[in-house]
Formats: sequence, C-alpha cells, structure tokens
Amino acid sequence: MFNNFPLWPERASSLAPGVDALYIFLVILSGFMSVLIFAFVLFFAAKYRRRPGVLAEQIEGSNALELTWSIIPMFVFLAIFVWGAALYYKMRTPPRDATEVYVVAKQWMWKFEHAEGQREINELHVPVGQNVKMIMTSQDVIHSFFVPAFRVKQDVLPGRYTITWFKATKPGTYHLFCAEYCGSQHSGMIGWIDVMEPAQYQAWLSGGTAIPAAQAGQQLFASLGCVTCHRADTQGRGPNLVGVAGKPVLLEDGRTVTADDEYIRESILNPGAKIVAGFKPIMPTFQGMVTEEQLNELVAYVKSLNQTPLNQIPKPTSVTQNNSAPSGAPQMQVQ
Ligand code: HEC
Ligand SMILES: [Cu+2]
Repeated sequence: MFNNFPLWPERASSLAPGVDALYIFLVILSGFMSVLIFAFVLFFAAKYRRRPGVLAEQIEGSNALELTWSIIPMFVFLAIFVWGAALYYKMRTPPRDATEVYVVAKQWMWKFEHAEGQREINELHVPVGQNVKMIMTSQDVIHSFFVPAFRVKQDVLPGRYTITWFKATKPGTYHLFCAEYCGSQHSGMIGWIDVMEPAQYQAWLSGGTAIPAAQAGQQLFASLGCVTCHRADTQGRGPNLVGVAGKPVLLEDGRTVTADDEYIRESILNPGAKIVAGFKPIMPTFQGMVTEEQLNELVAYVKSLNQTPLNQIPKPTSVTQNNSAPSGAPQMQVQ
C-alpha cells in the first residue's frame, strides 16, 4: 500500500527494528500529547468563555493535580532515557566477533579496505548475517558515514578513528551517503553497500589476490624500521607488541589505558602522548610518513599479533602494493 510512499527506508540491519520502534514510540507519544493539549485548550476555551453576568473566580492550585502531571511524565521520560541509552550502547559497541573494514573518507569518495585485503571505492561488499565493524578516518575534512537502511550514522573525523558496526539482515544493495557537508561535491559522495549471501561473498573475496591488511602492515613494519625497536623478544628498545592490542597498558604516568585501535594509531602518529611504563620516549613520530591506508594496515598488523606470534606470520611472497582486482569488483588505488 505504501510502496510508492515509503515512510521509512528499508530495514536491512539488526539495529533497524530497535531504532524504528523507539522512533515510532516517540512520534506516537508526541502526537498523543499534542492532541491532548489541543483538546484541553479548545474544551476550556469553550467552557470558560466570557458570558454576560458571569464573573471569573480565582481558582487555587491543586497539589494532587500538580503531583500527577509531574510524576507520570517523569517516569515516561525515564523510560525514554533508559530505552534510548540501551539502544545507543548497543550501537556503540561492536560485537567481538565482528570482521573489520577500514574506511578512509576523502573529498569526495569512500575508500574501503577489508581485513582480507580487498580494496573498494564507493562500494562495499559484505556478507549477510555477519557483524561488520567499520574503523573509519578521514584524509581531509569531517565526513559522515550514513546508511539509512542500516540506521547507522557516524561522523568520520580527520586525525582519529571513529567506529561503527552493523549486521546486515537482507541481501540487497543499499545507499551509502556522506551526511556531513564537506565541500562542493558533497552531494556526490555517495556509494553502495552490497549485501551478499555468505557463499556468494566468499566467491567474491576469493576472486582476487589481495594481500591481507595485516600482511601489508607487516611489510610496512619492516620497511619503516619499526621492527628494529619492536622485536618479538624482550631485547628491543620498544615494547614487544605481541598481545598488546585490546589489553590494558600501564603508562609511565601511572594511568592505565586500553590498547584499542585509536591507541595504536596514536602510538604511531604521536608516540609521546602516552608513554608505556618502563620505556623511554624515543619512538619517532610517523606523522606525514604514512598514508591513512598504511596507518590502517600497521594497526591491523599490530592487532594480528594477538592471533599469531610474530615469527609465524607467513612471509608475503611478493612485495607489491597494488592488489589486483577480484572479478566483478573494479579496484582503484587512490592516494
Ligand atoms: C626508535 C625505536 C622505535 C621505533 C623505530 C618504533 N617504535 Fe614504537 N615504541 C618505541 C618505544 C620505546 C615505545 C614505548 C614508549 C612509548 O610509548 O612511546 C613504543 C611504543 C609503541 C606502541 C605502543 C606499545 C604498547 O605496548 O602500548 C606501538 C603500538 C608502537 N610503538 C608501534 C610502532 C610502529 C607501528 C612503528 C613503526 C611505524 C614503531 N612503533 C617504531 C620505540 C620505537
Ligand atoms: Cu563527505
């Protein structure tokens, strides 16, 4: 019935029904209150209209009435708060088993790199039913990653990571928008999320010879000289990075922070910001020496050290930076 007049974009992610339910609840509640208030206004306007010979009398307040209209709304607002907070928390917390996609936004395109190494521009292939975590940054100005069908919107900022996640529930092609005015061709900064059946997705993934992000990161780790300080033993001048990612790190100033994506990123760009306890601030900054993509690969590599010990990561056979395209997925390299 509403096919040509959709009130909502398609619901294609696990988060969509929850977001819509809260939204519908708020609309109905606001509508109900507006109707109620207008009804009372009209009713009282008629009831207490001016009539010849009738004088207005002073009506004192009523405690019962005041308490009722304070306490009932309080519980309604608290319910909205708890509901909204629970939903927000869920949206902000990527499940642990999520696969990771690195996103670099720039004027005016979206660049994606899968953990498996596939690179895409303005198009992202994901399997249905899989949690996908987006680790996003911008090369220039503020952008915003917005997929209405997933009910996902997250600002993408230069100089840091922002995170979002989704689990697509329906195969299909969904619009991706930039939702932050970012310059003259902002309106053209659009793309597609292709949600595929898992088998189809596996076929798509294996259609190329991409170097996994972590492996590309390992090459950089060697070529940039990180490996001279960060060794797989305890003899290096920097900390052994095996098992660091995701764990608490004790800092020289006594604080403890979690080594999340943002921490690892900051350690590379601004090593002096957080000094690991027991180490000297001798690590040079790599600001300006690595692209956003290379930074993502380094972060992916440091995280991969949790799964495989440093010396057991298979050595890449070729040291090419250009990945060839999987069939059906044109790939471009843009800096
Ligand atoms: C000159 C030696 C040196 C080089 C080269 C170096 N680092 Fe470091 N790195 C250190 C030291 C020392 C620390 C600990 C002090 C600190 O936090 O700055 C450290 C800390 C880190 C940390 C935080 C580790 C933790 O346990 O919390 C990460 C991540 C890191 N480095 C990554 C890199 C990467 C990636 C490169 C190459 C792009 C690199 N480092 C190059 C010496 C180095
Ligand atoms: Cu933009």
